[in-house]
Amino acid sequence: MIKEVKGQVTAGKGNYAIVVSRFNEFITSKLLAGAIDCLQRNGAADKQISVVWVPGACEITQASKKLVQSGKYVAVICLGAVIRGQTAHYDFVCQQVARGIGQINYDSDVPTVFGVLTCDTLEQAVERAGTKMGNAGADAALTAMEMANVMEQLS
Ligand code: INI
Repeated sequence: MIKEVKGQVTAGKGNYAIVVSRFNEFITSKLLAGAIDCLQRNGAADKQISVVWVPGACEITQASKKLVQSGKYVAVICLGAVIRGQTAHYDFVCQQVARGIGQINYDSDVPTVFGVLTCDTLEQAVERAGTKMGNAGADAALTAMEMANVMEQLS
């Protein structure tokens, strides 16, 4: 018989932390609303959801690491928006946050989900924050629930 592990997309009883950056808040607030709505629609009560605001994408990793280490959360959802047009150091910001979140996942058993938009234009970001291309915050929440369930089954 084949043993198969497949995560269910349901909030379960665990707590979820959302780390969201204030930079480009016009976009990130929409990602946050999408993530919270998705968690709630899949059974999460308000008391299971914590939100931590940080200044920019570069600060997401540090707060996420602390939340992971607290042992209080079954998943951490990282939300931000890096938009190329606004900065010469776009690539450094993207690299820093992507590498940081990747490192947390490598070092711990708590799924830490990359819900950071990296876009060339503001229009692309708007498209991914609840319009044409869906809501990346909601997508990140779905991934968080599924991975929390997978990790529970694996432990
Ligand atoms: N932070 C973002 O979240 N998005 C951006 O587009 C961005 N740009 O364009 O610079 C950005 N920069 C700030 C950075 O994340 C840090 O907060 C800052 O460098 C202080 O460490």
